[in-house]
Amino acid sequence: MSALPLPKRATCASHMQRPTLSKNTLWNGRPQAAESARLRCRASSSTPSVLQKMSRVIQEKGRDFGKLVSGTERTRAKLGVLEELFVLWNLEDADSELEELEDALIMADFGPGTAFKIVDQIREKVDSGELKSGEEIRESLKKLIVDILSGDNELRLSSEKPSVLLVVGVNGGGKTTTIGKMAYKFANQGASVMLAAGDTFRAAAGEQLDQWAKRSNAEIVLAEDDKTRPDTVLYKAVAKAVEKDIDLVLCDTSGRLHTNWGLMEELAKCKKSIGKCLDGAPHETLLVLDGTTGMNMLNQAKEFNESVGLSGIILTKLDGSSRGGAVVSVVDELNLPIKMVGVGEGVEDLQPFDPVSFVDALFPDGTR
Ligand SMILES: Nc1nc2c(ncn2[C@@H]2O[C@H](COP(=O)(O)OP(=O)(O)OP(=O)(O)O)[C@@H](O)[C@H]2O)c(=O)[nH]1
Ligand SMILES: [Mg+2]
Repeated sequence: MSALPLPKRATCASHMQRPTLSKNTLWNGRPQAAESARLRCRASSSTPSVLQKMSRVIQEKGRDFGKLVSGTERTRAKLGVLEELFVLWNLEDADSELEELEDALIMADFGPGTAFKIVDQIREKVDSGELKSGEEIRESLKKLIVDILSGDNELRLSSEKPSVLLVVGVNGGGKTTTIGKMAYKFANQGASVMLAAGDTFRAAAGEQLDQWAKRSNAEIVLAEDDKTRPDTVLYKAVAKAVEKDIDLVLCDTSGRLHTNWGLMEELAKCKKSIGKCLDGAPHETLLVLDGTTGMNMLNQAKEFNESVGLSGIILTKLDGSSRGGAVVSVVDELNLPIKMVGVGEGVEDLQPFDPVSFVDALFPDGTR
């Protein structure tokens, strides 16, 4: 790694101002939230970069409620039992009604911890007389879930070029496809994009990313041979992006089982190598979660967060029969915001995450 030249702008003044976070600070959810708030602050106090303007455009564009509705069908079917419970809500028998509510949430993959927390808050409001009818309880439930899911849902981009996003996750979750879609979206808005083929494990991975690069006219850095290490590829890509004044670097990585300690160590090295090349990078470390996975999502997120420190989640395959309830417990337990959702295999099938639309898709008004 030391043989690679340090890019000229890696130590520019604005990057130097960023405090170096200790391992513990970075990996703990709350200080990270404070850090992101500080970044938002910094972004608003300086002239917004082309990327920040674009990220706003991307946030505003392309919400497709229909796909969210079809993708969350499985969870909605499980939550369907609640509609009857709400219609027939009997205040006299609130304890057993609330138990039924808790069971239904657990069945819909919310996880016992999150289900218990939500129902406990509703119980308090029922006991105090604030909530009386099933309709009020339904609305309160929706609001509590929206509150859990609402956080720093926008992509955190640097006001200095380049912004670097590292994408991680288990095999087949949709990392490469999501990177391809992101490259397309940003390039379409006029940003220059560099793809880093950090999946040096799977033979065809570089080729797959190269195809996405061609679709969006993005540059790409590939491994030179089959001995090239992923951290070297990522370092080179960031260095080249700095040298060529590129707006955005999207770093792909190999899929890995969260239980494989050696591979998780390798991922930590990848992240470190990006930071060595450019102070403050990566600006986002995003975990791709396959929406059809169910409660195993939580274990994956815990392990990846512990090994590399995550800043957010991209939830994919929300067009299939996803088990969207599970992601609520991931957000709740790890304090990680969902930044984007994948709603198909096409180049346009990436949407910003909107908690209200997501919860409306789980509890559509028409079913009452
Ligand atoms: N339906 C649907 N399919 C998706 C979505 N995102 C990705 N896929 C598909 O999921 C499969 C795996 O996607 P990849 O992008 O190769 O996943 P990956 O995480 O890079 O996989 P590895 O590199 O092997 O770890 C492909 O067939 C994609 O087309 C999505 O949002 N919806
Ligand atoms: Mg891949």
